[in-house]
Amino acid sequence: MGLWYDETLDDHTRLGLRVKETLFSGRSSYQDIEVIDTVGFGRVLIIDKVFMTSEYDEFLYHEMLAQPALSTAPNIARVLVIGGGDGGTVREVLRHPDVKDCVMVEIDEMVVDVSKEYLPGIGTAWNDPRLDIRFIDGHEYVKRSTDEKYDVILLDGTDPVGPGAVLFDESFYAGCKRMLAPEGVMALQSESPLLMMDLFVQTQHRLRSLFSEVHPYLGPVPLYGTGIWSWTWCSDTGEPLRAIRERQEAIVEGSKAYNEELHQAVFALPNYVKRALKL
Ligand code: SPD
Repeated sequence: MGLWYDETLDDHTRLGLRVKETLFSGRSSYQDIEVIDTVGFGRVLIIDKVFMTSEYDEFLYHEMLAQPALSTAPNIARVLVIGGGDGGTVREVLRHPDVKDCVMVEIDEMVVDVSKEYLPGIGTAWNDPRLDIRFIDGHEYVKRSTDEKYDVILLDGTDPVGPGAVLFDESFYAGCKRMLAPEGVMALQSESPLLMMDLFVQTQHRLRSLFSEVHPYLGPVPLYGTGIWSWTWCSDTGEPLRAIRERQEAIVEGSKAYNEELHQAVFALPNYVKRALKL
């Protein structure tokens, strides 16, 4: 049978991956970090026993977190990424020639170091001169920041446990909104609309109390338990379906998942989600 690594999703469900070898196992000041090489998902980053990203399906997550926002925001010169220490989200941001500065705020330097060494195929933009990495707690960064404004903000946190829990607070979202340009767009990973339905709904309510346009969208990420994942597009102006064609054209060729049709399709919600959100 060989060795398996299981993520426990709840008290009656686990997701198991067959392991070829463990490449890294250590503890930072914040969390346990592991990288395993698996038979089916390639290399997998694990934080505090939770699967974070894999070589096999990371594009489904990172393209969908970044590209809908980057294709709709009127300006994308200044982008802020909070979390995302594996480098997949900033890679997606920096594919856009219109991005002039990308600030990435990550609490845990060891996640970046380990990802650079063991997941070089995910973080392919570490050496881009437009990237400015700041190792600070995202919540603190947002709380303290007074005059920085961003055209796009992307929240790429862990599940709401451990150091990433504060990235689901209403006060944190309010701080992000303060840092967003008036016509800016924020997008965030908003958890599973099946396995974590209560959290998904709570997050939507928190965002709706702050932004006039809050639109969840869904897609598959097989690594994340039940396979169905959500992200949320937020703004005070604009519409998520009104994408800028030239922006999309600039990146579609190099995207494994994202294209113009998918952009439209992911915002269509199944009935159980609409009903949960009273839409
Ligand atoms: N259940 C795991 C959710 C993790 C979401 N963020 C992953 C980070 C990938 N850059």
